[in-house]
Amino acid sequence: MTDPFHAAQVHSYTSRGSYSGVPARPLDDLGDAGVVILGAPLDWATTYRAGARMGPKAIREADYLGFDGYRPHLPTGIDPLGVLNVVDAGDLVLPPGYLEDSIDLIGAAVEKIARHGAVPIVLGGDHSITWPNARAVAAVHGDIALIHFDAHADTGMTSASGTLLGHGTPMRRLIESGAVAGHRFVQIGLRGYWPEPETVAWMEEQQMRTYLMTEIGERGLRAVVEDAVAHAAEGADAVFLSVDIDVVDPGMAPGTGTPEPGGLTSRELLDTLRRLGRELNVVGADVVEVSPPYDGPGQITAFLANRCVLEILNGMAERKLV
Ligand SMILES: [Mn+2]
Repeated sequence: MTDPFHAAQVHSYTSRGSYSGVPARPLDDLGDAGVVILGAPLDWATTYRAGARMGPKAIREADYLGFDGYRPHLPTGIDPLGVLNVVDAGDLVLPPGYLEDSIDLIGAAVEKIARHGAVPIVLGGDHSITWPNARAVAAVHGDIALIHFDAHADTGMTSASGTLLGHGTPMRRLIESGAVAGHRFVQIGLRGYWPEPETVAWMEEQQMRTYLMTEIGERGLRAVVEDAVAHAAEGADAVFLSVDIDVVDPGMAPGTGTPEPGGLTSRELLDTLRRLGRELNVVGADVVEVSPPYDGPGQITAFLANRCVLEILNGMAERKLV
């Protein structure tokens, strides 16, 4: 049996222990896992500050509870790790600098998990990994909706240097390839000064549903999420959640590559993720752009990302038990 944490013997920035102490299982022996945590330690698609290759390790280690695979949720008493049979397949061995090879390795691993009948939850890594993640999940589940939390649309035609792959282009690749239809996209939390109007016009042509922070400020997050759930559930019976940690205000999540002031609070994001897990059929997710070298005191961004995963799992467990 392959050691699922063998990546740590290759690259020192990868994880050495499983998420919350859940059982470690290699990708070729997933057993009856219902959810598989997988690390994609990659930051060679960033355009500004790197560091997200250290994200999976920091997310797993940002946890003060027992390494026992048991996390009963205070509001419900439900232990999502047990209810969903969550296991951890460790981090992929991704060759630093080789973006196309890395993207292929991630896509193959995620597709393997989805074909096994489990839900992949990928710890990033920069946002370039959502292109192979969601593509692989769509290859197995067909017509999926994608709910995307981010300060940025990530719909660039190319990166600033002209390449198709990057952390600002994954949503464009998903739509252009036909993996996820434009009208199946719901984006929440966008703000700031990117992308430029031509790209925004392209997004409208694709019928992407986009909720800016300005709209969230005016209507309230609850009303916006209500719309998002209705839109995602309409037609598609499976949903992928992509959580860029920079959707949260950099005051609460400073450890990220491209911080944009004026985002959601930690509380808002956690409550929303749990709700989506409960109300929609989540078949895949990723939590990306955690860059530990830029994290604040006390590793606050890594602790938040750790809980983002748990809240998604909590919602999924509540849904399963209904
Ligand atoms: Mn992003």
